[in-house]
Amino acid sequence: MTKRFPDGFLWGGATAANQFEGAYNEDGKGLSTQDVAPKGIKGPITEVPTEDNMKLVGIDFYHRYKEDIKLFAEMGFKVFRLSIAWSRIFPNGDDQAPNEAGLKFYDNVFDELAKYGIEPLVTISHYETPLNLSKKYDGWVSRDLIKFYENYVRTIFTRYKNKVKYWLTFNEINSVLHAPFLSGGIYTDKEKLSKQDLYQAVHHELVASALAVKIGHEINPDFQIGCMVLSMPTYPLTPNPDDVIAVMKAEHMNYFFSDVHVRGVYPGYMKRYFRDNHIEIQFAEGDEEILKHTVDFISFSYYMSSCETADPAQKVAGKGNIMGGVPNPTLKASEWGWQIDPQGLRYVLNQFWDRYQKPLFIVENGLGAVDELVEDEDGNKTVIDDYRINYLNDHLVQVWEAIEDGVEVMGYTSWGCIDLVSASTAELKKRYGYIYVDRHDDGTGTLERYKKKSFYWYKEVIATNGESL
Ligand code: BGP
Repeated sequence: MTKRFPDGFLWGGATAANQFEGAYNEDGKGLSTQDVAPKGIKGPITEVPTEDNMKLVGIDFYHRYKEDIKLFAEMGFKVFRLSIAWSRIFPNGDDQAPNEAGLKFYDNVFDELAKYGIEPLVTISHYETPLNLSKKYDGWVSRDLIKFYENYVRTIFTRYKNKVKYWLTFNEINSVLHAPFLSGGIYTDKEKLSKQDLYQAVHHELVASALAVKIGHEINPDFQIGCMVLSMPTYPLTPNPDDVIAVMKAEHMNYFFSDVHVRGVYPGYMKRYFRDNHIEIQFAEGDEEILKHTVDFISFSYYMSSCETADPAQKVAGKGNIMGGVPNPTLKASEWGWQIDPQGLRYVLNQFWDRYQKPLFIVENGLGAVDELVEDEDGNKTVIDDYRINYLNDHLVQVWEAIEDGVEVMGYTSWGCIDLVSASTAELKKRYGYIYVDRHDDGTGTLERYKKKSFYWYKEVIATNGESL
């Protein structure tokens, strides 16, 4: 059967400021939490930025955006996902006035995208918080963050109201439960952080997200504003009903975030969880009203699925997937242990659609792998990345299956369309791109860009609107 995607399907790629811009202290940018996290999610943080932090230079998109956008245009991108570095706009987060040079940089990027007819899809907060807000307020644990975020979103919504239509409020908002510092700017050590403070921080982010929807629609009613969640479908390890209930509970922890964003109220299962765990969420006056400003669409990342079980003996600590869970014995994993499950993407699309009947946007998916730069027969440097092509092709076929199932899918932006620094490990050797960047974890490399085999594969997919899959 011909694989036809809907007309106007938004094909493209995704990035995040701290993983590719570099220029960490240029043109008035303040420090962000990422600038002191040289080892990624699990590693220790440093007092000041250190040279081993690959993110300080990234892949130098800050100075090379024109060249990179030209390459995206050559692939035929309809949309490009990027994030704004909050600390470029408000260097300390609590400043009165924004930094004009930071605002100007994104003007330039959006203008360059417009030249090629590429729609920007902007993540307002992607795994970075101005360091000052983290240290002084303990990040989102403090209610004050809502007003600083509000100030920031008002500034960027107003400035870019005619340049950007698609917005995401927080990257993988549910990841704060696992990575409180990088996801939520929470400076308190994860081991010492109470559940009370953690879920209060979640509440503040949820209110801030809804507030962004409200303000955005006031500033430009045509804005399309979505939430962004990390999706990881969970399967029962066995047919034992205890395992099924364990899955239900694990999924609730993720659905909590999209349920509030789409339905505008806290779900009953979460109220029960709070009661059972003696957590009392402080709602300020007006919070309930603000939460009713629900999103226009739901976006999510998808890399892997996982299993769950009620049997403690089956829980293999440290194995399987990044968010915990139990490895699925039927699936293979990537070199970083992320289990590869293309059908899980069809499943999760159907799950979201059945639950919400709201448009869905896959804003991250891809394979992190070690690439080898070689010469083709014409002497051009390239990467023969059939493993990546196979991974992406298999997943996109499942997106098409979901569309056939009746799911409304707005678009697909594969993660790290140009090689960039990994979020979890802070390495450059874990590559996702269609474009190879000559930069290595020891800091060497020319920063030259080279087209991989997958570059031409994706170009064809976009040109045929999926028929070549
Ligand atoms: C998501 C993040 C991204 C990203 C991606 C791949 O969780 O939103 O920022 O990097 O995962 O993960 P990694 O870079 O660790 O391979």
